[in-house]
Amino acid sequence: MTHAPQPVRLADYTPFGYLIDSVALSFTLHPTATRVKSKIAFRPNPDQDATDPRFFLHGEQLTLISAAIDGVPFAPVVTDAGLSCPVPDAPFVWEAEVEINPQANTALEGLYMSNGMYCTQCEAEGFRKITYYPDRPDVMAPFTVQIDSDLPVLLSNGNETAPGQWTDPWPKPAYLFALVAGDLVAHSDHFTTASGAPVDLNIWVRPGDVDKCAYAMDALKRSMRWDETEYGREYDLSVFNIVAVDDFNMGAMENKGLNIFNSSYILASPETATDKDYLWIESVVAHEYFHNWTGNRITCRDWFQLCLKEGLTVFRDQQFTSDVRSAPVKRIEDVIKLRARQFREDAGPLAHNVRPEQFIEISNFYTATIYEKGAEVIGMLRTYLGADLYRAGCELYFNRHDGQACTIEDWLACFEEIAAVDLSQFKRWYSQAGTPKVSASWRRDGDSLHLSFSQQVPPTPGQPMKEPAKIPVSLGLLAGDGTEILSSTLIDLDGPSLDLTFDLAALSGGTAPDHVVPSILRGFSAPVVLDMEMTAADRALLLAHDTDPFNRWEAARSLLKEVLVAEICHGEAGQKDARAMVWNALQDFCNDTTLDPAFIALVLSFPSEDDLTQATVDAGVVPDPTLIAQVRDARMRDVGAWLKPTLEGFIDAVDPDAPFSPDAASAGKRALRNTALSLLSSPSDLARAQDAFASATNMTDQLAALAILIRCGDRDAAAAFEAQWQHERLVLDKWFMISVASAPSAEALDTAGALSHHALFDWKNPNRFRALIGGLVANPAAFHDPSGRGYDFVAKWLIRMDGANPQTAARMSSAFDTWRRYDADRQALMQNALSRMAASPGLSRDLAEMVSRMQAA
Ligand code: B3K
Ligand code: ZN
Repeated sequence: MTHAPQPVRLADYTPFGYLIDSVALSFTLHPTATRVKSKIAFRPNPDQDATDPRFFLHGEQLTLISAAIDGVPFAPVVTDAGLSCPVPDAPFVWEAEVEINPQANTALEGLYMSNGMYCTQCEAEGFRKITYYPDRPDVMAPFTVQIDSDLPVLLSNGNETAPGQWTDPWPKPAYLFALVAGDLVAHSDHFTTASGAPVDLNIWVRPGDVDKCAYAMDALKRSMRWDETEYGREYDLSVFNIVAVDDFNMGAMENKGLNIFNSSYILASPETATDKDYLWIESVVAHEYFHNWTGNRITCRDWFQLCLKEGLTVFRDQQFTSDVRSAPVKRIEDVIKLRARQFREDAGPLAHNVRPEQFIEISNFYTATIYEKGAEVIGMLRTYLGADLYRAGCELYFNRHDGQACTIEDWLACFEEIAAVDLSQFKRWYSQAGTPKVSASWRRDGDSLHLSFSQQVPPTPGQPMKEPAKIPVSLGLLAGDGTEILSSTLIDLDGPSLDLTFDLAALSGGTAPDHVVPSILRGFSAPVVLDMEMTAADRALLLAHDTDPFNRWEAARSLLKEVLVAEICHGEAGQKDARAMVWNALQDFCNDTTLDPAFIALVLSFPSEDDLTQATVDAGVVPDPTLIAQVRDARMRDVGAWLKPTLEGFIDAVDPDAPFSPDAASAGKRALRNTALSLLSSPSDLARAQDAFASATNMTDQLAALAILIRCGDRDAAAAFEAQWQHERLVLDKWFMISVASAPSAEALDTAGALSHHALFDWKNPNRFRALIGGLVANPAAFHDPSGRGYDFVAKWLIRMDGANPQTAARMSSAFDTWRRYDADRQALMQNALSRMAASPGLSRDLAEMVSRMQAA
């Protein structure tokens, strides 16, 4: 008999009834019959009153060979979730031996095999598939590990005390446990901490990949130094190991002293990795390293507090990238991602709090809301307090809570104390889902400018009513000639509305300017939707003159969106002048030769089809994905024609013979060149892109040209690329993805079908699966094809993947979360796909929870 899984609730939290003094694990590795012996020293939690006194150990998919308490063997009763048994009311030693089958583990959670190597993934609840244990983050203990295997490289957490024997002195929760065994080689280096401690650094990979680790290693050393200077955090073991594996459910994992990475976030060479790959490698290496303090030394009390480590660590990796690359470019890229993923999530059936209050499967909550909105919340806290108090509050947090499992309350209390502030209203950011909408308007009255703000937090599933959020709004004022008369000023919008008056004469030192334009939400100072009517001429003024680079970009983005959405909603007629005005504003902007090429590339990049879809819905029109793609394509070509000499200049500015360097400045020039190439190309004008494809000397340029050629219907390039790169798995993933994501919609569905029969479509590999199935989802006109073929294809593959790897299937199922945006026919087709998933026999808890949340009205 099966029971519907019950949700776990934050309100039901109780500490575990026992503490653990030490854990000793010994592994005898075998592909189908690995033996795991555990010896765990428990003692009753002195805080017994508040705790759950039952002795329950989690355990799933384990074969129990033997169990003993204080050396006395016994046979506990086990269920498919774990075991419970009577224990002494005094310290005792638990011993058990279990057998597990790593080869059969296609879910890639617990101990599994990837290309003949053993590796683990325990967060959030995978350790229970390795042995019986209180698998919850608030149970922290020091571990020793012994690994027996013929394989040459045997790794676990901490420091190596003898071959295959590891001791981790730092108490940690089980989710940070890791083990790797394989035929691996290392790219090695050294680091000396600020206080002089030597650290061996190793990146372990398969033998053919060792020449692709240098960039990741450099990023690691820079991250270690940055955390010392910016947060005062030093590394705390004598070795730091990273392992790259090909089969991995997500990007990487911060296991103590033994980070395990998806190989796509480690391996890079100019020929095989794009500039985006380099950027990602740098930031993911930094992110996992930064977890050593924010996550590992101080962890989460329970999984509801996930944003305590994830939001904070994302914020820290964003700061790092800002510091080592361009801060404005980083901010713009982060906001593009936030809007695409988190705003979309917050606006649909999957909306949830930054700190959720219940879940069925925690794996479904590693979301853009926890990560990206969680990071925005930290950023707002820093904005309110200022850099110095923020740093002092972090210092207090690290000192006070080192070695503990904490809550959001513990974190906020440090800042309330340091800054003597009350953060109770700010805390609503953690407990109210939905993206707040800020409406702004202004009115001129003689020498005064009246600015009015109001806010509204929309209802979300389970939260019909909201309280006003505390919203930091950064604001400046520009005169009609482009002079800034008010530099960035922070406004605290903490009630339903706020009215401000500015004395323009005083601000301009005498005479009030005839015309004034406000620049609102500079730097995207809060994760809100800003609703503000502004003339195209005023937006063009901001694009030309704002001192805030984010709002310059935002002005261009709004101008593009407005003309495109007007055409999507009302047809082409009457839009010609509006378009000419926008194209001219872009041309004027490009004439400024002092600008960073990466920034120009962002200004010239068009809003995505998904963005335009949401904007169409916001304008009250039912979106037609095919039309949206057509309008976007046509207007990109218009801009190409209008700005032709300028764009050709951007292409010529890149010296084709210059040696490749992955630094931000060089990458920015390539980004601008390839943006220009994309705007200039069309099915009838492909010579430039064909030439760029044939002469490319690095993957950034080759892939950019390929995307253009596929979009314009030239399949020869795709075939040539496949022949060239069939033996490089990470490059082939790009080919699978782009072949479908960039193809014209009519072709994309056939291509996806054909590629699903390709000999190299190894669907159980999450990277390959995400490339092809995710590639179709990334092509809205194809995914939403009126025939429903796109939905069928994706649903069929999600159901198949769910049988092997529920986490990967569940994560990708969010492709269906926007069904409410569309017309009745598409809604019915999407719901039908969801129902088919819901009815599929043996559906996992992961996918079942996602589907039922998306189905709920
Ligand atoms: N903490 C891991 C994510 C684990 C996901 C488990 N389903 C990677 C990271 O955020 O750094
Ligand atoms: Zn993380």
